Amino acid sequence: SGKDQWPRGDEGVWRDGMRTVDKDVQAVTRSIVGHVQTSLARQAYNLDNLGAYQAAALSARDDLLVNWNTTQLTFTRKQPKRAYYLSLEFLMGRTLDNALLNLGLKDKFTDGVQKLGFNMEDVIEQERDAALGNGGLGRLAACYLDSSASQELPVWGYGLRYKYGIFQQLISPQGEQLEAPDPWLDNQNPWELPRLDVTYDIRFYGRADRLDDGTGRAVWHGGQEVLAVAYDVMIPGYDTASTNNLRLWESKPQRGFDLNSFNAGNYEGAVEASNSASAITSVLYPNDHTTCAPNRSIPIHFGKELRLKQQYFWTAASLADIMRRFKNAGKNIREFPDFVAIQLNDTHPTLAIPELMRILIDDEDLTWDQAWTIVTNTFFYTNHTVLPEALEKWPVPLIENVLPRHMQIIYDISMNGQVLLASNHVSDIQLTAFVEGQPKQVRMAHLACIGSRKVNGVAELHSELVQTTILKDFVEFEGVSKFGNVTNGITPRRWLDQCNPELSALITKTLKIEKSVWLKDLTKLEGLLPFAEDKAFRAQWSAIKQRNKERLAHHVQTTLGLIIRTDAMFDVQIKRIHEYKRQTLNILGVIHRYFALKKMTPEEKKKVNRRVVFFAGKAAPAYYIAKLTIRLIVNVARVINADPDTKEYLQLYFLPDYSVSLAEVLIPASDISQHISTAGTEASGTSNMKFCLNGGLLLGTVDGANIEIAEEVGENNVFFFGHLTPAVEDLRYQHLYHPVPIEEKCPPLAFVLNQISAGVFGGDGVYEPLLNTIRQSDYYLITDDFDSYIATLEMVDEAYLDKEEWIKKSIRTTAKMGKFSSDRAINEYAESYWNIEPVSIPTGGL
Ligand code: T68
Repeated sequence: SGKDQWPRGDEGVWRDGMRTVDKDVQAVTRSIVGHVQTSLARQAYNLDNLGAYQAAALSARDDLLVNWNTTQLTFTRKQPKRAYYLSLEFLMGRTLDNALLNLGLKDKFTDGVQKLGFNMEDVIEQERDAALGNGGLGRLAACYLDSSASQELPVWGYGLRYKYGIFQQLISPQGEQLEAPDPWLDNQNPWELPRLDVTYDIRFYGRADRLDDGTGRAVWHGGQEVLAVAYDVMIPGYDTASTNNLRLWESKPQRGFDLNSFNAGNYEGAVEASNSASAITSVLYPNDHTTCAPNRSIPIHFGKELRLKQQYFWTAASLADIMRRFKNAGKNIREFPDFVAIQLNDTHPTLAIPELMRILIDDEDLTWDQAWTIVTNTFFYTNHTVLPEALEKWPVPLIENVLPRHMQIIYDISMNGQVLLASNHVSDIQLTAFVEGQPKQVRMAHLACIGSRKVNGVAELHSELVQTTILKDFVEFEGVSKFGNVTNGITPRRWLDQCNPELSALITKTLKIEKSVWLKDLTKLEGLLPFAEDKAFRAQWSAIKQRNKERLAHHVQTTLGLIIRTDAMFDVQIKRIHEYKRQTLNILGVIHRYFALKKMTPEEKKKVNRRVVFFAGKAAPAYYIAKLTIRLIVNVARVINADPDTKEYLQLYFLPDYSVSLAEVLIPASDISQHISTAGTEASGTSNMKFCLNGGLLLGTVDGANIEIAEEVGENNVFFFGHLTPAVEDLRYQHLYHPVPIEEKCPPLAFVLNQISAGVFGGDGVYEPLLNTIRQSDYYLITDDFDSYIATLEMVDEAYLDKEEWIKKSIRTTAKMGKFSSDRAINEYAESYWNIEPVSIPTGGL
């Protein structure tokens, strides 16, 4: 009974004062006006769009708080097993629109805002993206939070509150990427709740002295202590009161500054400690995948002490918080895995494994074996890449210095693994020697694997590759049942209902079921299949695509001043710029097409399929080849778009500063999107799912989740090309030991490369290093896949010319995307990994 938790005083008075979420338009306008007047201290006569946004956001936040409070109180009372999603990145994007849709208040707010003299779309546009992530990994975390809340699962996220998110990308007059800081917190953030009273002291450096009492315990002391402060972000479920929490940590000095130094006149010394504490959460690292420079020998993180400090600061604060909550529930420490599951999003939070060992052994007095049993029943590890240069390794001397106690524990884990091995008569001692190399490094994927209950990849092919390549030895040692697959998913709330409202409305009308039903059971989309045969329906479907193209064109015109033609096929590749994703293949294909057009007679041109090609994406600031790729795209665009011979048939745009919000405009407008990684390199991809859900067709390689998308929608509705994964290794070997000159191997490609070298797109030789990656080792197999890529592009053109057939493919694609809802994915984690169950949340407060 929760009687003892009832409030002080008169319950009726409390109840009378409680806010509720269900409201009419008048309640909305009153609330907004109230916030303008009090929270913002502004008045109607001078309110701009930004002010209207802030007031509307504060009003929506009040509604979120009602549900958030009820949810957290329910969890505290019911004590269900909870899951915690540890991710160094949460790429949330904007919140207002999503919150209103999930709360079911979008229409009322749209009305209310209009009555106050504003336009809802303009108001929504005022919000800055929360861009605390690099790409797919961070956006996946955001989709999983949405699905957890929507499925009423007790899941909290834990991350860092970076003062600056992913850098803003600017393009210089020469076409170079420039980076500017992302001051996302500058206009206040209505979506976070500072919890200045929820803090932990986090230690770095110092000494770890083992006690010689035979317990294996140690005392870690001295060094630097930094304060972790909690900021909570409410995560509303769709069509439910269930509202979860994302807790982000900010680092602060324990004291403002050191008073002794200050009094002694050493002002710099006094603020230094405070600066170094604040530095920990100051900025998101912008290197996705590349812990190594592209020459594959210089690790970008090597000696990057601050990155290690971020990882420890975050895992230690999160574990302390989880432990405090667990203990408040009055359970025995041995029951920890019955109430707590912790998902490690990639290896970034792997230090949580030695940290929990440290807590259990040094603070809780457990034996090594007791502690290890708890640890290996608590953690779950998701791998997101098999690219060797992306696997995290930390130098032993660095860990020894920053985290002396953890280095001892890591050595002990390694040694215990070896003992186990010996007793299992496994001869290969390399296996658990995850401390290796010269200088010695800790392979974090191995540590994460050995310390976890289960390990999974993010698509069928990728999970297979995890088991046969990087963790092969562990499969042999620990058994295959430890390894699994959870194919990624995306939330259909943001990635269909929110970003493509017209299509969402058409689907609801056509399926004749409530929107809230199909948005939560996406397999219901199959009901659209018969309508592919309905001419009138097809006309509506394609009219919506057309309006989405116009919306994109309008957006580009207002933001960049460029005029885009909308009577063309829209061909989109948007993702981080990386050699393995092969934006180079795409731009070389565009150039090839350009020269083909130049050769055509006017008569021939009339039969050509008009194409507008879009690129967007950021390059890691230190990734020279990726930055050259951007420069090439921008300069090719200049030439092509200005050429009177071709510009009617081919246009090319590089849209700067790719973000979640830009994706929300691009994806619904796409006819075809490109997912063309070298086979075996893209773990899953998730934008492929977003495009297909919005009726865009897929042009791709047989890689990652492309394969499963094709399985669902049918091979005849996707455009596949290129070599398959098993061929890749051999082709690379051939490049090295039996190289064939490009002129011989692929003459059309040689021609394109030579045109670039000859300066047709300017640059004065700057592109040579990029071109040489292809002419020389061609690690990502551009020369091997170019011909089939071009042939497939031609098939795409041909298919698009048959408009009615194309629309049928588009409808069939959307109809078969049910599998890729993140609701399905999160339920797989909940059932097969975490063993947690939904908790239904009562509506209406206490
Ligand atoms: C992506 N990984 C995969 N990493 O590339 C993509 N890495 O195939 C997959 O769909 C997605 O994860 C979700 O599973 C990333 O996005 C990073 O962003 C990253 C960031 C820091 C360090 C390493």
